[in-house]
Amino acid sequence: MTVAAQADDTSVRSDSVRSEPVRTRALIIGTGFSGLGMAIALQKQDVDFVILEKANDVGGTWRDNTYPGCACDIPSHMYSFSFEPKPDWRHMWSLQPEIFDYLKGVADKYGLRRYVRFDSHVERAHWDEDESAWHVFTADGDEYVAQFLISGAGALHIPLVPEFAGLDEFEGESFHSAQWNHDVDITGRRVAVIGTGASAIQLVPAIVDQVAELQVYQRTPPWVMPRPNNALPEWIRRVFTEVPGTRALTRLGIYWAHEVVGFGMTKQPALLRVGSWLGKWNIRRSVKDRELRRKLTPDYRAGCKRILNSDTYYGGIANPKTEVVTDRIDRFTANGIKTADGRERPVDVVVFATGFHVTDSYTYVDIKGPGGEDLVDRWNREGVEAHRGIAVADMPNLFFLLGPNTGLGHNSVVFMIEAQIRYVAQAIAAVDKAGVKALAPKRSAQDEFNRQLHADLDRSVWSTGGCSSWYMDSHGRNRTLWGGMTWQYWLATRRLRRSEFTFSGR
Ligand code: N01
Repeated sequence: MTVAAQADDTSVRSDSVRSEPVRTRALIIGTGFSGLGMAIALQKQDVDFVILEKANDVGGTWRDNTYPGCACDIPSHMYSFSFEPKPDWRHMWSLQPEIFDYLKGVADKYGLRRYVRFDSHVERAHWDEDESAWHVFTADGDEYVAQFLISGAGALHIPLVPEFAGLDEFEGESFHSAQWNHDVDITGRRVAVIGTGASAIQLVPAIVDQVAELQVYQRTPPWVMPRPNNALPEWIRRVFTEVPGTRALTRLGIYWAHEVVGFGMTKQPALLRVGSWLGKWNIRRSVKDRELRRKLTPDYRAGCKRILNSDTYYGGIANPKTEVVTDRIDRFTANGIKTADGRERPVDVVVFATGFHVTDSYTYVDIKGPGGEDLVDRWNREGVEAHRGIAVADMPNLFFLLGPNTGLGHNSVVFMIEAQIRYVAQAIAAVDKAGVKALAPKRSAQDEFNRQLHADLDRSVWSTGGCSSWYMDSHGRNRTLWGGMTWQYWLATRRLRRSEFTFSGR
């Protein structure tokens, strides 16, 4: 690899605005699993690249989310790179610090930090037809020019705080779960957690013993499956480390166990009844109060919203310090939260575990393709679609990792990311082999892919399960999840079909 694009000279950034754009062959956005994995693939392929990272360290989701109890809900032997196994994970479902350490370790092992421009928040990009290159601009005015633009930003990184009336009058502390304010001491305070999704069910049991009073504002109850997650004993970790094949077999077992759930979600939603039984049992064993049990029991099919896992959530909810509030939040006041029944509860600290801007996450970067076509306008008009969830018709050399409809409700997204990385690497190789400068999927190929995808999604539990979820856009179309088994996605992206692309720029 040539050194022209390496960020050695600027890995410690200067504050002065650069006058000359930085030129490279590939520009990667983000340093989570996607960005780091892509960088490793490009290194192997000897393609020059620069990585733009909005924060001051690598790690993506696992750097940002530091709330108490933060952990992964997919077992780590599966939620890690296939080419970079870690046999000695301390828990089956790892806690955030260990996953963050893992990603930092991967970045260091492959020497990736020197390619990263930290504190570089990408704001806009446009395609220059004469040059066959993307011009990319960061918030502080730096310009980058690259033949290929690869977003590894994902869709779960822009915190969503709902616009509650009176929020600006509230005099206590408040923050989003993904922006946990560690300077605020919650010990002995009255704390409100808004939301009962994946983040809330982890943080509620983690903080309940510390606070004086915990109000949990629940709009829709989640299905929560039992999950023991004690630290793995030393001998098991030694077996994974020392006995050949045990870790790989475990990974395989985890993969297929999760695929069975995926089969229920995508092909046979009726099978998910088993999930409802398990979820109800999980409530019954921790919650004795009948009225509280009723409040906590979902009325939609398990799997319609993300299935959650915890052995401790309902214990935290049943704690005498906890109150589950199901009345709608009417407004915030200077001292607390007022619900629709007219009752005001005083609060010292509010945690918004209210999720992320997902189906509108694309509106946060301004991308203009050939002829100045605005991708945000196109996706607003036509819905968010990409070819195989990665490349976009008539948008040359533009790739999304974990792009439209490639998230999962049942298995490890790292598996999807690796399939996409291989596909993007093949696309770059195909451009080089053809002796051209760019490629973009044909409209017809993209339309056909999405027609089949949405036919599958229409039969899935996400469409038929009787819930509303952040998987759906404002028109009720699932723009977030893959509609089949993950091995089907692997097959669909295993070989880039040149006939599905238009090549340009000699
Ligand atoms: O967010 P969510 P999250 N008034 O969107 C409620 C990943 N993740 O941060 O269900 C009142 O799931 C909303 O209510 P409702 C994972 O992919 C992974 O918890 O819309 N309540 C819901 O209860 C996950 O799925 C891990 O009715 C309001 C909650 O806020 C994704 O991140 C760990 C409201 C939002 O739940 C998001 O999870 C954590 C309002 N106006 C997160 N607006 C892993 O382990 C929203 N809510 C890998």
